[in-house]
Amino acid sequence: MAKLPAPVPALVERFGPHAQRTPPGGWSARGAPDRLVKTHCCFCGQQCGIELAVKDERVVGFEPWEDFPFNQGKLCPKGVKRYMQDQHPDRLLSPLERVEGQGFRELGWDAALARTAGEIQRIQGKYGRDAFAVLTGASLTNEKAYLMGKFARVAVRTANIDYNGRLCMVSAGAASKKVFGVDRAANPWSDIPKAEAILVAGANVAECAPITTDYLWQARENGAKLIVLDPRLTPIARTVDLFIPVRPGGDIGVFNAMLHVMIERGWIDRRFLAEHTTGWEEVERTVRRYTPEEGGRIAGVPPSLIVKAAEIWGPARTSFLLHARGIEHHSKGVENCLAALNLVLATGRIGREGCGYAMITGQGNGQGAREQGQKCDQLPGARDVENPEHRRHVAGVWGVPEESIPHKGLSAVPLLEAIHDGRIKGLLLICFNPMVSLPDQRFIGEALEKLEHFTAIDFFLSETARYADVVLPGSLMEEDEGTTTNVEGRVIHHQRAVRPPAGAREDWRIICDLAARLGAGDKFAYDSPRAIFEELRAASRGGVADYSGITWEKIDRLKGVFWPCPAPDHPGTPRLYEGGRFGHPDGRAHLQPVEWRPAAEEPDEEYPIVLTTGRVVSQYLSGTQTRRIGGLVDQYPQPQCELHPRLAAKLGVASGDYVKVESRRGAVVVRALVTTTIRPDTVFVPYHWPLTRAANNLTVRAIDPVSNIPEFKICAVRLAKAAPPADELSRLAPEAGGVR
Ligand SMILES: Nc1nc2c(c(=O)[nH]1)N[C@H]1C(S)=C(S)[C@@H](COP(=O)(O)OP(=O)(O)OC[C@H]3O[C@@H](n4cnc5c(=O)[nH]c(N)nc54)[C@H](O)[C@@H]3O)O[C@H]1N2
Ligand SMILES: Nc1nc2c(c(=O)[nH]1)N[C@H]1C(S)=C(S)[C@@H](COP(=O)(O)OP(=O)(O)OC[C@H]3O[C@@H](n4cnc5c(=O)[nH]c(N)nc54)[C@H](O)[C@@H]3O)O[C@H]1N2
Ligand code: SF4
Ligand SMILES: [Mo]
Repeated sequence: MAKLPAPVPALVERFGPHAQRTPPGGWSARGAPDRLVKTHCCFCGQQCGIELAVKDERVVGFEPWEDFPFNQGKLCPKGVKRYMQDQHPDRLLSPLERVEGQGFRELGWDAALARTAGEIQRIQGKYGRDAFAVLTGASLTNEKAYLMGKFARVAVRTANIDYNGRLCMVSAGAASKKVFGVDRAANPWSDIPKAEAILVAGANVAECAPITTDYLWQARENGAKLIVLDPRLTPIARTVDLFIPVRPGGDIGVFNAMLHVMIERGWIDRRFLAEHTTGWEEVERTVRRYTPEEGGRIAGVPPSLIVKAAEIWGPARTSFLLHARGIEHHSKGVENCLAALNLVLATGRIGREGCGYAMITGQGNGQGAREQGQKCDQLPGARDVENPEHRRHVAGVWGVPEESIPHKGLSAVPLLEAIHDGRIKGLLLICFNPMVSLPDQRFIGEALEKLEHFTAIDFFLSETARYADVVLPGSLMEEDEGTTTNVEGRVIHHQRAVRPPAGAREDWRIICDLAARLGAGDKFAYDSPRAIFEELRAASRGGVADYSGITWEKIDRLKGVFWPCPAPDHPGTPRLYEGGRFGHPDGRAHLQPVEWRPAAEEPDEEYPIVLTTGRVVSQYLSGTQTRRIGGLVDQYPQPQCELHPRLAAKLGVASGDYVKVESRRGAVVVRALVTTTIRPDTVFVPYHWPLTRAANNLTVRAIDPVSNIPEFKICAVRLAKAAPPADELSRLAPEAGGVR
């Protein structure tokens, strides 16, 4: 038998002499790896440090990277299994072309790129420049996000570029920009354990930001009081001091009424408000009406819980407010975030050690990819595409006339609507899987079928890529080099571990090649991602998200650099707003009064239950990657509908039975999970699955008017007990090669 590698001391200290780092079928079977590459997880915004084990130019396993400060070696179930996607038999290893009625056939790179470039030119020639759209993603590195924004504006010259972060954090971003003038977590995570009071609103921390759990637990060890606001008793909520089971969409009731109580009890820092903010008087006037009774009515919770929350939050000396998609995925997503921010500013507890605020970013580069100019209204450095000064700066870096940069285009949902109604005829899509992730799937499918040309770049044939005319095989994170910006605003360096498999190419090379075929080769003559980063630095110089003082060497030396970092000798900025100086020209934070309003589709007699959607720990986003990793599938093989025992009893449903969940848009049949951890008036279905199991068959195509985020967290449904769906029966039948 091959000899096992010796246990590593740090692990032995923690787990005893039996600690082994041998992955399943790992070193002992294959022999020790050739090298370990210090890099980061490809999945969520925590961007944990990890060492990938490479043998024979393949990623075969991992080791914890113990001295990376954010996660200190800790990883979640997805991080430890991510390496299994590298050699997955489904990896795309050749460009594909769809032949009507026959499916896909392989074609050469040259033909595939020529066809895509030719179709872009044909469609733009016939229908105008904006008739060709580009959709991108926030799992892309900063370099690729920057490249995509430039590619759309300089090579394709379309206004219509947007990205999947539009489905994600844009509500929080828009609120932060309004209030602070800056869109980034205000603090490094090291401030969390120093807070006396912590409020977590609409974030399933343990499953979706797993490493953050550790920071909350450290705070608790230090005596902090924790409050969680969620319609579900999530794992983290089980250990906190106060859990408020808010009705979906009711958060403004809680936030405003907490502020109401804090005003009554004198827990407002009026000096801070006078010296560092504007807008307080109107906020104070607005929340006068939001008594605990009124807040409780809106939120569907006892008023006493709101008073208790105010009693924890109000008098604390230090505090930290965290939120995620639970309050952001709403047609009032921006207002929800603004109301949360009022609680932070009213106490003046920001910009100091242990005092802060953060939206928990979601996608791997959820933070950075929203700053480099792939949003329809934005240029690099988080600049505004309609601001003449901003346009001039970026035009200068790109070496193009300012007038040639298109103005604001359509955001993701309206862009799909424009495809559906025929205004947009062609699409290039990278790193986005709308056939799982956008609301109202029937509509999205109809839209994609109407495209005259559609090219998709992915490493797997995603549900969306199946609609494409041309599919180009791109690269995984570990097959390329670049930077991302983690949940804290820390810019970090992803090292290349291996090369893309034969037949696939690095995403950036594909884009640069297409640009050249569109006649813009001189503007895309990069020899490496590092060259793209150097240009990104210049383009971001002087912007809000200023990366100009960051180099890859500096990142490696400091284990990450927080933006803004405006000069080579600048150390970076872990904590924003120190000394009460905010990002607006007047240096003040601008508070915004917020009134509660109902969701786009509230329950009624016909559809009496609220459906809310989200995630589970072992699956990631549209599931293209994690539904292909055996161990993760075993952990949560298919979507389940969480429902309360009282609702289950009414329906005559037990755990494991099938239920039909139906909205005005569509229906799914999934297994029931009867549990007391959810409100009786609400059900929850995770959204990581496609087709007949897609939660987004049910969701509503309503968006927030400011951020344009979809209302994933509320729609009206009805439920009934159902027979197992036909495809489920065939999947289970052994003669059909059923999975189990
Ligand atoms: N395992 C895993 N981790 C992930 C991801 C993943 O797919 N899988 N995705 C990453 C990404 S891109 C993102 S955006 C983040 C998302 O991270 P989270 O936002 O934490 O996750 P969600 O499950 O979308 O929703 C969070 C919580 O909001 C609650 N909620 C629903 N409606 C409301 C409401 O009206 N008010 C309040 N207060 N709460 C409500 C839900 O019950 C849920 O527990 O996770 C990231 N991490
Ligand atoms: N009902 C409901 N729907 C939701 C949500 C919800 O809570 N409820 N959450 C929303 C949120 S927060 C998000 S972020 C979206 C996410 O939704 P999507 O962005 O559509 O999901 P992803 O799975 O990230 O899709 C990315 C695709 O790009 C590929 N990919 C990943 N990395 C790379 C790369 O580096 N290069 C290339 N070429 N391809 C890559 C993957 O294989 C995958 O097919 O879903 C949203 N949809
Ligand atoms: S999925 Fe997120 S929490 Fe899990 S290992 Fe990767 S970066 Fe860390
Ligand atoms: Mo997200």
